[in-house]
Amino acid sequence: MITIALSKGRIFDETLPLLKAAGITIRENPETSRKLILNTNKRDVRVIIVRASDVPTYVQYGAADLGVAGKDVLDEQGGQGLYQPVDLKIAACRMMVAVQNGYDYQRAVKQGARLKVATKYVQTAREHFTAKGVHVDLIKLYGSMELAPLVGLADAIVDLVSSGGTLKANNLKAVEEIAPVSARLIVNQAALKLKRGAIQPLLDAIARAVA
Ligand code: PRT
Ligand code: MG
Repeated sequence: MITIALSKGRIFDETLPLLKAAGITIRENPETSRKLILNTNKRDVRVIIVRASDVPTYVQYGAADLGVAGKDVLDEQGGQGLYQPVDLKIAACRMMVAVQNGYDYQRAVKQGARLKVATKYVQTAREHFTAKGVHVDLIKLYGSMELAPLVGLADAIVDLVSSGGTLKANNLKAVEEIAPVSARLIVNQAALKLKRGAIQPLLDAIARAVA
């Protein structure tokens, strides 16, 4: 049995065509079904539905053989013990620093001000600001980072931006790019060795579909 870990939403939607190119189709829709284990057209391939930030954990422990996870999640967690053979180039966005319109970020940085930064990506933010030599107080949030500067919780946020619509709707602006982000195929290293006959053709087919 090959188990593939996916998260609902954009990762699931954008992975479907890649799996299809590898001959795998999923019959159930996770948005309408409450099932967490989905069968595919192949008797020996199943898909499990987990939170986006839990995908690396399932693959690390071998509960899933492969999975699809954003580079944001992998960078934040370290991605130890995971083989990352393919950049799927899906769910693309950018990790950015953003502030409220009217806040002079460059000036605050130049003056050596101590910035309050709210984010779900504490590790990524810490590395970024340390490399820049900027002192920050990091405030961990689990969602809706965009609210933090508007109510005085933080001077800046570190979050993903794709269309820019969310920033715009909340009177915020992006001031710095930290990294481009896309989803990666991740594979459990032991599973790759033990089940190479089944997994390698799948990896090859997915890589061909991306190219
Ligand atoms: O929702 P949940 O808490 O379960 O987890 P999650 O938010 O991590 O999952 P999900 O499905 O929303 O995101 C999965 C992956 O998609 C992320 O790990 C990223 O790699 C990728 N991705 C790509 C994005 C975006 N684009 C994105 N725009 N993830 C989140 N966003 C959010 C962003 O945080 C912000 O709130 O969308 C908002 C900005 O979008 P724009 O279009 O208004 O700029
Ligand atoms: Mg989300």
